[in-house]
Amino acid sequence: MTQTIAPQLDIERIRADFPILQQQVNGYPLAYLDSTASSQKPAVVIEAMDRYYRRYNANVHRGVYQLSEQATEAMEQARSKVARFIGAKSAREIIFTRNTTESINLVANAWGRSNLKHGDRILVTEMEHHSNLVPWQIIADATGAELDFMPIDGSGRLALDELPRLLSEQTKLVAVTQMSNVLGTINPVKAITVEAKKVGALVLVDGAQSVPHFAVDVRDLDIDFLAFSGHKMCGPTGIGVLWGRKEILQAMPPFLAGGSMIRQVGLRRSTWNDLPHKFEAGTPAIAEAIGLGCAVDYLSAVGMDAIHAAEQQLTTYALEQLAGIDGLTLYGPPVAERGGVISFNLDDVHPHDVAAVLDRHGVAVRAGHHCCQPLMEIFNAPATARASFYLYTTQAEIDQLVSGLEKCKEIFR
Ligand code: 7TS
Repeated sequence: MTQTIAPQLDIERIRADFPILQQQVNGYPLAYLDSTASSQKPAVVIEAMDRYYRRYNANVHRGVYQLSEQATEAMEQARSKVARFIGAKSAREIIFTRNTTESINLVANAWGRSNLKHGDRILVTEMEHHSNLVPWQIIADATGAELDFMPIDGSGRLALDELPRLLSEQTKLVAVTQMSNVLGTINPVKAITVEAKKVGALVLVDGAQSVPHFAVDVRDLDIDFLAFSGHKMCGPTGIGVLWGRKEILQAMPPFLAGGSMIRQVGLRRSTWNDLPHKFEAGTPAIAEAIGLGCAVDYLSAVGMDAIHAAEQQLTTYALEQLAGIDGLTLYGPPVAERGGVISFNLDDVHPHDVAAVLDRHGVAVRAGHHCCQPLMEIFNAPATARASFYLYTTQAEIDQLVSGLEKCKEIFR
């Protein structure tokens, strides 16, 4: 039975949109609790991509023939949809990349190499995914800039009172995740941005976990860059987004070079195309962009506020149920400050064993360091198991998780 505690969402109807959810795993209904790693895709997204390949597959921005014009129009419509979805001023500010990781690497290389110098500082947090940490380490090494770290407290909240001490005239960029993929913590990006602007620093937000789960408006947040991935928001893999303020993107040199990103090429020198093409070298992920546009339509029709509210209710329920399991350690802040991601450990059972037993009960969770090794070190846990929720998650799936964990305790007692 797929009952829900979230009256905002017609969960039966939503689940019917996701073909993959209608299956059994190891004799149990699939309880897919790993949307933080990658979300499932509604049929409309799969069909939109299928339609492109069957009916109007052609390269974009070059052919004057009908198929190419159709493909170009579909891809540019997708760009406009994404722009509206995050409140961007213009679709030209939407750069299609492969994923969040590539979006952040684009900024680190194109903006970082031309704006950072010896003595400059980049402020990140201790809870960043490796993709919002390692690119800054590399760019700091290359430019002589240095990294500072916003610490977190025992329940996984950023220590905001440390901000004034950490920010100075030397701080050129603050790079922060809007929601932790391990702790679920939702960070107060707006308040951080207010402080960053006082010292003239730019703000890059890792929206990999926020954009899929609640309404994010780049103008309301007053940030400078936003990075996110299509595959975590009901879209396909292979497509991600970098949003940046137009003036900043215009002043940045290109990242990748080759076809499409040029205006004029000579044997020794070239000039660059307008935004967004300056940052989209080579043939783009056309079907994937179209799929992402369709995913944005899908999420908008359901409603981002309703999705967020439903996830909060599920998380409240899950935290209550999990708290009743003896020997279970839960990580992260109270529900009011978090999204639908719950990391845990069960006694001294290795999280990979926990995940393997859960899999036998049809429950898919991730175990490991979740690409956040510095964060795991702070919590003194080399790994955790992690359950995460999305718009198609039901209360019954959380019950299935809880009974799987009880089984796990029996096995490892
Ligand atoms: N930033 C955050 C906060 C993330 O959660 C992830 C992926 C990324 C960046 C990178 O996204 P990508 O699409 O470029 O790979 N997080 C996870 C995860 O928690 N489990 O698998 C991927």
